[in-house]
Amino acid sequence: MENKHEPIELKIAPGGIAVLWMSHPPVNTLNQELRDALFSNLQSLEKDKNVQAIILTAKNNMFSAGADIKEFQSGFKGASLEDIQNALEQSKKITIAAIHKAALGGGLEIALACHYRVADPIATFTLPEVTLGIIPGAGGTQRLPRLIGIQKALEMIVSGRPLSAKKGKEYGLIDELFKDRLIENAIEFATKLLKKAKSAIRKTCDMNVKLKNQSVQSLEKGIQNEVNKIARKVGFIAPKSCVESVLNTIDLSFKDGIAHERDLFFKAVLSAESQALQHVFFSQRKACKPIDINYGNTASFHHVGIVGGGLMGGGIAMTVINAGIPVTLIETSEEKLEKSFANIKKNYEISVKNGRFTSKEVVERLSMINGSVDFGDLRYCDLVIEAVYEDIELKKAIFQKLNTVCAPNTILASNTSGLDINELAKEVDRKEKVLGLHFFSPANVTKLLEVVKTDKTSDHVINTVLAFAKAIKKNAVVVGVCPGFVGNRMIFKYVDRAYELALKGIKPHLVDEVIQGFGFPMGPFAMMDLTGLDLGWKNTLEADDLRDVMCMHDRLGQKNGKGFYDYKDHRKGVPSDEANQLIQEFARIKQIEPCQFDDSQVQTQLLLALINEGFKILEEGIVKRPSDIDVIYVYGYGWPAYKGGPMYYAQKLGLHKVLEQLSELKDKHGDFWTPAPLLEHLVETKMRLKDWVMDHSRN
Ligand code: T1G
Repeated sequence: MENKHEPIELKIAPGGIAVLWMSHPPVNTLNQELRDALFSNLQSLEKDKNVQAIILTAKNNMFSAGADIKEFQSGFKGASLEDIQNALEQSKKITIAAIHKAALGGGLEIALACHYRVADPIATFTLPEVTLGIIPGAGGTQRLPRLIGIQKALEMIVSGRPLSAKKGKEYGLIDELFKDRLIENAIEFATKLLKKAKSAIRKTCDMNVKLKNQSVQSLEKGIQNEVNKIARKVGFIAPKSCVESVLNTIDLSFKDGIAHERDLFFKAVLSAESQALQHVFFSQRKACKPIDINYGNTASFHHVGIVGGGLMGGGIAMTVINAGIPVTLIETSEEKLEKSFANIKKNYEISVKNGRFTSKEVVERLSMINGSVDFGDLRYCDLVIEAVYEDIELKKAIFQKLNTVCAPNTILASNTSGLDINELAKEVDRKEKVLGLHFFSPANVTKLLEVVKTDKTSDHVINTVLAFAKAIKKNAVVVGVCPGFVGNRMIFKYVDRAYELALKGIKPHLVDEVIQGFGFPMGPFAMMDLTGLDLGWKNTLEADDLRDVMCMHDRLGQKNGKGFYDYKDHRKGVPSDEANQLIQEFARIKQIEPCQFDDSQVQTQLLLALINEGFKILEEGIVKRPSDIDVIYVYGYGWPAYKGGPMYYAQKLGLHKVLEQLSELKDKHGDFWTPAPLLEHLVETKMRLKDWVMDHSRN
């Protein structure tokens, strides 16, 4: 018997074992069409006397990415996940989920409602809802603890991190792992279960939660660090709601626990944080599909060259080899190469300690980097990334060299954080194959990659590099050329205002505290200390700004233990009397009068400095969408994702309010605060930013 009912495929194997394939490409999100089809198939199978067992599996490249997030806005209609779960869990036939590659969110939750679960050994299981500002809303907080215990369920649900197949088997989430022939093996597994004398039906909802002598207080305490990490300092409710709902399994019946979970879920879905996180989710996917590019074939990279093995070059090398692409790293001497390799090794050792990699994996990875002092060794590379220090003449000389040694097809990229890449392109013949790849320190960790398109970079090159970005797990945003590109150009304004606030008498640590209170992991002064105050510093005799003042007094930041803060143990800064005195003296020289600002005025000034520049960047066409700026700030600069990014924040605040605040600041504190013309235009014409983008992209 074969049923062509889309988007479900059904086959009945010998012995009355029904196999249901879900299919909703690319990632089998459980949208209404799929839910309805799945539910009606389950109902028919339940009635079919010949069917003894049901295997739920999926086509496409994973089991399921869970609920369709788009339906959070439009509302869920048709069969619910709960209907499907009840059909699976209460079925009189044995139900088995056969999971390949990944089961996330609602995808995992329907598998939890099956009587058994089998998977392939590379599969991962995730309840990532917390990353969307919600809690699992289809029984995840009630069934997972029943299967793997409260503590492990708390860890998974509060962190939103994936569980490996190996751990899934060890914890009792998965019954069997099958290396190959998942469906055939699942059928065999079902056949064995059917042969059991006693009914093999095993309902997760009927299982007892095992407490293992743990008190509720000790469980809460154990997860507190994770909750704080996710929630940072502010009132992000989702992690706390996850804890509340999981702990309900101790005192509430399954039915009451589910009802309570549903209430918490719907409250969270409507929260401002969740709306912002949904915006970030879709913006990140949109950002790597630029509006003004013709899509076409992409080439793939088999070997990448990196020129410069410093902090950035080394981090980029790690990122590339982590994706399985071999690297040739060029330095100017054997000693420098040795130093670079030692740093890379040291970083990997930290990853081994953290449990991210095994020692064996690190050995394998290190064998993929080949060091050389000869540019000629770059001749086989498909992509070369220059990552030397910020000196345009040096970079030009390197591009000239690359032009002669590299094959004509090789793409040449610069990791400059703001120099004019059009100038570098002039040094080579293959101008259409030159672009910027701006990684962010630490390059092997920070998710953002600004892909900088010059006047001449071809669409084919951009497409190829975007595919590469995906392979190396970076969130790419295509930007145009301007000093500092998008992220740094905005951050310059923000740091400038932070300096101004300090000169007007607000101590650096107080400025930092305000912005951390907003949700950034660190404030502008701590950030400057971490980056290194002497980065790009021109050693002049007269100071222009506070950065110069600090450098002239050998206060270079964390690297030498003193910057805007003093560092006793290298990482944690304490407010510095000397730095504060230098700031006061400089304010006196510059005749800057102290001013009183409360925390909200400090916050407004720093955020508006970013936002106003964002509008200018948008108007100049350096990025095409406001959401691209949000992605840059969330993934590269620590803007709290649950506040959606600077442009999203501005829209939520109301553009007229942003304009009003900027105009007020301009009246009181000068031209720095002149509102961006685009912002004025939008307010005057009562146009939404979204509509302006639509209009603009049509031109
Ligand atoms: N909803 C809607 N669209 C989704 C989606 C989802 N859950 N997951 C992916 N997409 C779209 C995505 O926008 C993109 O679209 C395309 O699929 C490919 O995605 C009740 C409430 C699964 C690991 O949070 O983490 O279940 O841009 O480019 O790199 O408790 O997508 O091509 O138009 O990211 O291979 C919980 C989110 C939902 C999973 C695949 N699930 N997705 O990564 O491809 S809430 C999630 C991901 C829930 C229940 C609750 C990743 C991925 P377009 P992609 P990828």
